[in-house]
Parts: sequence; C-alpha cells; structure tokens
Amino acid sequence: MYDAAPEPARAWRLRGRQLPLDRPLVAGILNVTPDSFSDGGRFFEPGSAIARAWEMVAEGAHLLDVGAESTRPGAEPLGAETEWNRLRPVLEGLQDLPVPISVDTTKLQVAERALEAGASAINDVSGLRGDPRLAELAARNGAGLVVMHMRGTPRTMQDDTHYDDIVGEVRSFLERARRTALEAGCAPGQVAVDPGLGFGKSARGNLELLARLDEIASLGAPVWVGPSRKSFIGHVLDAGPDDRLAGTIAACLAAIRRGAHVVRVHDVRPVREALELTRAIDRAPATAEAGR
Ligand code: HH2
Repeated sequence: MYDAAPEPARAWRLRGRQLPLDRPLVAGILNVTPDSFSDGGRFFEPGSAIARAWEMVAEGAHLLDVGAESTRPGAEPLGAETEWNRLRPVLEGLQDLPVPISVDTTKLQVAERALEAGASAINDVSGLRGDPRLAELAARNGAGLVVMHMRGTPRTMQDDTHYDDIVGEVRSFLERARRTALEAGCAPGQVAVDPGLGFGKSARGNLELLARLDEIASLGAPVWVGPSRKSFIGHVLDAGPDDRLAGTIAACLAAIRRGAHVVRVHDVRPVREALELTRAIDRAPATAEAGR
C-alpha cells in the first residue's frame, strides 16, 4: 500500500540526549492552564505545576509535556505573551528536573524562549502549519520536534470530522510535515509524528487511527500518541473525563502494540505500570527459553 518501510526509529534525539525507543516512553502532561478539558485550573499556579512535575517524575515519566494554551475543541487562541507568562515560572522552576521537557506550543516566540529556559523539544499540534519556522528553530538547537495532525484550528476542528480515508490523509500530512522539518535541517531522529487523536476527528475516526497506527509507524519516525481521557473513550464507555483511566490504559496498550513509541498521558503511574507488565509478559517466552 505504501512504499517499502524505512528503517524503524531507534531513538528520539533531543538536545544532546537520546531517548531509546526499544521500550515505550511515557510523557506526563502538565497543563499550566485554567481551562484544559480534564485538568484545567489544577496546575495553573506555578507552585502546584512544579510539584506535579516532580510527582510525575517519581511516578516514572520519561519526559514531561508542558503546555499553557488549551487546545480543547472550541478553545480560543491565546496571545504569545500570556502563554509565555504562564510557562516562564514553571520552566524556570524545573531547571533541575532529571527528565527532558517538551513544550506544547504552536508559536515561534514561545518555543524560542522555552528552549532558552531549558526545554528539550517542541510539541507543535499544528504540524508546522502555525509557524513553519519552528522546524528551523528545532534544527538550530538540535531540539526534538513533534509534528501532530489537526484539521483546522481548535476553534473549528470539530465542525467537519468526515474523511474519505482518515489514515491515508493523516499519514500523508505527517509525511509532508516531517519532510518540511528535514528540509529545514532537522535530523530524521529528531522529528516525531503524532496522529492527533481528538483533533478534528469523530469517535470512530479516532478508533480507526488507533487500529491502523502501524500504517503511521511505517513512516519510520518516532510515533507519539495522546489518547489520555479524550472524548472518544467517553463515547465508547459512556464515561466522563474523570472516569476514563481504564479506557486510556487500553488505548495506550493498543497504540504501543501497533508501533507507537511515546504515550502522552495525565495518569503516569497506572499507564507506566500497565506498559511495564505488558512488556514483561511479551518478553516472558524468550526469558524462559534463555533460562532453560
Ligand atoms: N493532545 C492535547 C494537547 N496536546 N499534543 C500531542 N502531540 N498529541 C496530543 O494528542 C495532544 C497534544 C489535548 O489534551 P490536553 O493537553 O489534556 O488538553 P488541553 O488541550 O485542553 O489542555
């Protein structure tokens, strides 16, 4: 269906660090926002955000994704100054964090300052449609870059969620965005791709993207996926955002099985434990054989 698959990604490169991709990575979500869809307001105050960051590291997060602008459906865009004023005290307070930080932003000025303040990666939910110069910035700094698929903007993305071929469209978009990043000077191992669950997709579309994630993984890039507490889980389970943990874990396991490398989640400990147990089971036959 697609051209021969390139070599699979072995590590995600971000500012002098290499995160090996031979085991699943958990990115803990830190929303420094008053209005995120599931945890808005909980970590808006810098002190509580910093405490939550350390808590997620203790729970086993391999990296943290820090954002200050909600991208929930219908959200209005935020000015760069307001976004940066929310992020600054948190990033400055996390200088000693032992794990890398990605900053969830679509804005060049915010990403530039975040990298200066020690962030290691840029998570761009617009997939370089907001500001393609983010790719040059990542290239110049050797920073990680996540390009995510979204239809339209958070304000409009749920207006039309019909696709003739959702996986084909998302895959081509990510392939193009990745190429743009490589042309701007990023190394292949720097650029991760993300299908953007919940960003301009129906519940069924999100399920199909998860079911066929191996087709996204065949691009050969590190694959991020963010199912955490999202409404497609609520749609299947008839559960509100606070009751979607089991569904989130199931979605993460399904994604990893189909080639995802990084799962972006709010509930770090239970997801990490589920992934660890699955890995132990998957490795058991080989281990038993070796011990014989
Ligand atoms: N989802 C959200 C935000 N950023 N980034 C990537 N790469 N992938 C995702 O799926 C993704 C993302 C939305 O979730 P959340 O941060 O919990 O909510 P909000 O945007 O309301 O702050």
